[in-house]
Amino acid sequence: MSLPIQKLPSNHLGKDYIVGDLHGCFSLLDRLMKDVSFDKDHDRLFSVGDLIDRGPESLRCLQLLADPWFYAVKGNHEDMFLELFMPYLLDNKLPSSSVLNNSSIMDNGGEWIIDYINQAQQAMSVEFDNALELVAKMPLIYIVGDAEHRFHVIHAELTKPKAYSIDNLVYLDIDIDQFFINGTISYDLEDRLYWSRSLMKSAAADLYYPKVQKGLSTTFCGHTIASNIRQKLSHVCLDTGASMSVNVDNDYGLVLYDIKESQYFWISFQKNKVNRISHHIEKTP
Ligand SMILES: [Mn+2]
Repeated sequence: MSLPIQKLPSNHLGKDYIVGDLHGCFSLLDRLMKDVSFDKDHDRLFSVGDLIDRGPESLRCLQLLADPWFYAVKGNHEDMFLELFMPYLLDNKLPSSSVLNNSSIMDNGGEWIIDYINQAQQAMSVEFDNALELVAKMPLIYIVGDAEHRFHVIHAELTKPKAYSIDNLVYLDIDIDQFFINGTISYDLEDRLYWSRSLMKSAAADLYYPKVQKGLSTTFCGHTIASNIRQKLSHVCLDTGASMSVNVDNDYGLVLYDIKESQYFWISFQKNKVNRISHHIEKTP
């Protein structure tokens, strides 16, 4: 099992990009990467997790995990996926059809999995097996760079279990450094890294949460859908609902954020054109 928190140095040779929740929308990412002329030798692409389910190309998104320039944290969808396939990963035990049908992932856009089951051989396809092993190694938090260049990548939120005031709502860099030294994070925090919506869920919260939390570096996240990027307590949420634009023309799409240039690129299935939008992230002075 790999470490839940991983540290990477700043990228001095190329650019760092962050992509929102992919949910199987590989072709949208592919378009955005071509549009920014992504340099696979020098640039890095970070993902806030939820690579799979709902959209048309879930396995293709998981195959990105094999690319040396791609860094993704586990989302709640990868967690549900691993929960279903852990007995298979450990003991080659395929989930029974009743286990499969009653699994939480099947209620959440996981039907694509069925295409990779080889009933005759009681196994999954080789490409599925390869992807599954990569998912099992995904971390929960990336810490990238130092000092003023530092940023984090997580799936949902760094909210604390019992937070009574705004001053004490989220974990800070010093807490995350301690988790890194310990090499573990609590089950409680893991759960909130997958599921928390305390900061991002309500529009009313905009009134109460400042954009920056002193002591917490910019923390890119996803999980809660809105048609635009939001920043609260140093969390920058990039989930703009890519998979919701598959069949319906709406305001949802996929965001690719370019840290160095403070801008993002956006595309949806229906509005088949890449938009480039300036977007400054506020930091602690
Ligand atoms: Mn999610």
